[in-house]
Amino acid sequence: MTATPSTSAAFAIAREQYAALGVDVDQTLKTLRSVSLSLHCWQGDDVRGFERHADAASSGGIQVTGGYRGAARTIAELRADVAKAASLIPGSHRLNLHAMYGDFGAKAVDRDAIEPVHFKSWMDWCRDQKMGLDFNSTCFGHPHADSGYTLSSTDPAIRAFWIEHVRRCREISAVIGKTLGTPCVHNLWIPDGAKDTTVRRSLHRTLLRDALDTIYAKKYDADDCRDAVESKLFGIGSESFVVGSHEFYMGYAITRKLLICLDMGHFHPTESLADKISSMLLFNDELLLHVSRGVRWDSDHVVTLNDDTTSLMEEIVRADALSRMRIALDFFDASMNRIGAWVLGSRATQKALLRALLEPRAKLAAYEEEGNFFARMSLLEDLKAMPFGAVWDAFCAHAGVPTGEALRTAIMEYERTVLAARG
Ligand code: RNT
Ligand code: ZN
Repeated sequence: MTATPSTSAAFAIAREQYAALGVDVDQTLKTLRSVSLSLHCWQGDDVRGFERHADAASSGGIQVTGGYRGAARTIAELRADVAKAASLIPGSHRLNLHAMYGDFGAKAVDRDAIEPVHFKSWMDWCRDQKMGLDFNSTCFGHPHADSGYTLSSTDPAIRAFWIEHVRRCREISAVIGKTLGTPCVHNLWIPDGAKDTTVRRSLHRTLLRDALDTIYAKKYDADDCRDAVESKLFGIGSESFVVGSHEFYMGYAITRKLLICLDMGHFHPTESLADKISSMLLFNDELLLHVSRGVRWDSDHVVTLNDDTTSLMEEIVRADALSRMRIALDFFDASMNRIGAWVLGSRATQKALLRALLEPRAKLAAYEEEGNFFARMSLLEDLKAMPFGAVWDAFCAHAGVPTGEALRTAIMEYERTVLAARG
C-alpha cells in the first residue's frame, strides 16, 4: 500500500512542525520500525491451549470474559489468525507461545513430559513467517495447580512436578533460540497465592526461592535463552496473598541475574509502572514488559493509547533504554473480534512508542534545567495537539498496512470469510 496523496501532504506538514521543535521524524520512524513486539498467542483462543486433557485453562487467577464468535480451535486456525493479525501490524514481530500450545497431536502429554519436539512445527512456522519465538511455562489450568500453589506448594510431589515442567520449558526455549538464531525469552508466571489471610507466607516464599534455585541452576547461553520472572499483586482467588510479589522477584531476579517481567496490570491501580523504569534500569540490564490494560483490576483489557501506555513509553525513551526492553503484550478479550483486538492493542503500543519518540527531549530537558517549569509544561501541552496521527499514518503506509476504515474492512472481511465458519 502506498501513501495516499492526503497522507503524504499531511505527513510533510507534520514533519516540518516536528522539525521546528528539533525532532527528526525520519529517524524516529526508523527507530520505531526496528522495535519488535512479542505477540501473545493466547489472545487468539482465550488462553485455552491445545492439550488433550485441557480443562478450563484460564484458571489460576486470570479470567477471560465474552463469547464472541471465531476463537481459534486448532493450531492451524491459530496460526492463520496470528498471520492475519501480524499482516495488519506495521513492522516485524515475534510470537509469544505458552507451553500448553504445543503440537501434541492426538497424544496427551502432561506438563512434566513436554519436549522440544512438541514445538518443532511452531519453530518451522515461525521461521517461515520470519518471526522470532518467545516462550512461557504454563503453571495454571491444571489439576496440580488446583490447591492454588505450584512451585511454592508444601507438597514435595507437586513442587517436583512443576519444577520439572519449568526445567523443560527452559530447555525448549534454548532449543527455540538456537534454532531460530534469536534469543528466546522464557517467562515464568505462577499463580501461587491464597484467597484469605495466610500465616505461612514466609514458608511459601522460602519454598519458591528454593524451587527457583533448582530450576535456574542450569545455565543457558544468553544468545539462546533469557529467563524472566513475573510478579503480581493479586489475582482472582489470590486476593490476600501472592507468593511471587514484586519484592520477591525484584530481589530474586537481581541476585540471580534474571530478567524481571513487569506487567502493567500487576500493581496497585494507582501505581505507575512508568515511574519504575528509571529505577529498575539501574539494577537490571534488560526488562521484559507485559503491556496490558487493567480496568479497576488486572482485567487484561485490550491495550489502547491511554496515559498509562504513553507515559510508560515516554519513560523508556527518556531513559534512552529502548534497546534494553523486551516488549510483550498480555491481554485477552473474548467479547470482540479477537484478531481486531490483537491488532488494536499492538498498534496502540506502537503509537504510544511513536508519541514518545516524537518528544523534543533536548528542549524539554533544557527548560527543566533552567527551572522554567512554565515552558516545560507549555511544550508538553503543545505536544498533545501535534499532528502525530499524520506520522502514524505515514508509518503504516510505508509498512503497507491499512489504517482507519480500510483496517476495519480488512478485519470484518476476515471475520466474514474465515471466523464465521467456525461456529
Ligand atoms: C497473569 C500473567 C501472565 C498471563 C499469561 C497468560 O496474571 O499476567 O503473564 O497473563 O502468562
Ligand atoms: Zn502478564
